[in-house]
Amino acid sequence: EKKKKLDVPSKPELATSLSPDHPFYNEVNEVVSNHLRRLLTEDQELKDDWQCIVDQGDLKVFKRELEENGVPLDPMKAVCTVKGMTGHEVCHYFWAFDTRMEWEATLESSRVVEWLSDDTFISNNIIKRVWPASQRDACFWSHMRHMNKSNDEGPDSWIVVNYSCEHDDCPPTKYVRITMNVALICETIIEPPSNGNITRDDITCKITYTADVNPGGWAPASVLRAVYKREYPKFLRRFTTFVEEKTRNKDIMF
Ligand code: 16C
Repeated sequence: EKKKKLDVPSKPELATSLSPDHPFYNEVNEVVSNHLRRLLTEDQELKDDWQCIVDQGDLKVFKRELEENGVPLDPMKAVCTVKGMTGHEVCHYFWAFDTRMEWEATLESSRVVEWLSDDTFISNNIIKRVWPASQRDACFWSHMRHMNKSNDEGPDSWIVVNYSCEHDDCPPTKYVRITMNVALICETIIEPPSNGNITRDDITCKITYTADVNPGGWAPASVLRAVYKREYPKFLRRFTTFVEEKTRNKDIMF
């Protein structure tokens, strides 16, 4: 049966506000495209070589064990389903710098290094120290984008990518510099209400989070793996609870 056409307020298609002349323009587009391509092969990947390390029903965390010269590089992937918020809202708060420290429990501090455009900025995150390893930091661009729909019936999707870069105002002098390629992809599913008036009860957001992190030098694999197993689900619970609290009594941001 064909679904009733929903009365979702229309919003302009958002392309990136980063100028094509910007030195980061090609890299940002390429990294975003790679994530979308990866997402399309996701089910296959999850079946093949991803190991489920946390299964809480609505929240699952997977990893692939990978080491290079003794440095653990385990790619992580998490899928999480939350009710009452849109993908645009979830991506907005994952990207927004001004509220990052309200949900980030693994950071000592964070600062903006440079704004590249309305949807892209570079920041420096100093990560809390994990005994017995040296303290780490990261320098990365954060970019948020609305995804073009492949068809009218498909879910509305948004993506945020945090990708390591170098910057003259952020030299890796004080801490061990980690590098990463992190993506948060959200799809909004709307259960059509009979009266056509969409409320938060009708909305579900499917989150796919992937993190490829290189700890940037020696780190004891067993400690790191234990920290990841504990911290990734904790981050997703804490972050989605934060978004729920932020959006609860606000108009829905489609
Ligand atoms: O994606 C997340 N946050 C973003 C915005 O800040 C951003 C950050 C990503 C970095 C995530 C990886 C950090 C790995 C650090 C490796 C440290 C090596 C130490 C050696 C240990 C033996 O994209 C959410 C990120 C959720 C992070 C979960 C795992 C982080 C472990 C960090 C360790 C700090 C633990 C502090 C315990 C209170």
